[in-house]
Amino acid sequence: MYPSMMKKHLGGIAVATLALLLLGAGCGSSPSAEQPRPEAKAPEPLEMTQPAPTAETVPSATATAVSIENFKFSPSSITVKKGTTITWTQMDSTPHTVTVEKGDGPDSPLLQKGETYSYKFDNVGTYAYHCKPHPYMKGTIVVEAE
Ligand SMILES: [Cu+2]
Repeated sequence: MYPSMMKKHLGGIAVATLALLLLGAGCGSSPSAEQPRPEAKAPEPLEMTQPAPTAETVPSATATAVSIENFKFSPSSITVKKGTTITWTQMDSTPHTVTVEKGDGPDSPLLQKGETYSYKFDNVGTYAYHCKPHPYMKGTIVVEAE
């Protein structure tokens, strides 16, 4: 054997070993590999708030509102089905009434501001009404068969 060949061979091994060491060192010192992933530990997003359950809606055929405001019934005339309850809400600082013109029908006491009066219309017909203190305030409820 020639010493020169042996020397060359050993040199090759040394280079390969050095390369492996460098590679290993490179991997071990990589800072990014050690970093925790905050996004993986993030708490679950809060559940979307559920939409509020829709309140039981009263069918418009059985409940209707009339407001009393600025010396007027509003709406001044409405047509409803038999069995409908109408509620008047008095908004004026001046008291008003809901008084049927004649026969059976709504006949409220003096309603102060914020008070309400309800009347259920069980009979078909046209109910003209007014306000006692202010007879020019007029309204009409037309009750139809179901
Ligand atoms: Cu009035």
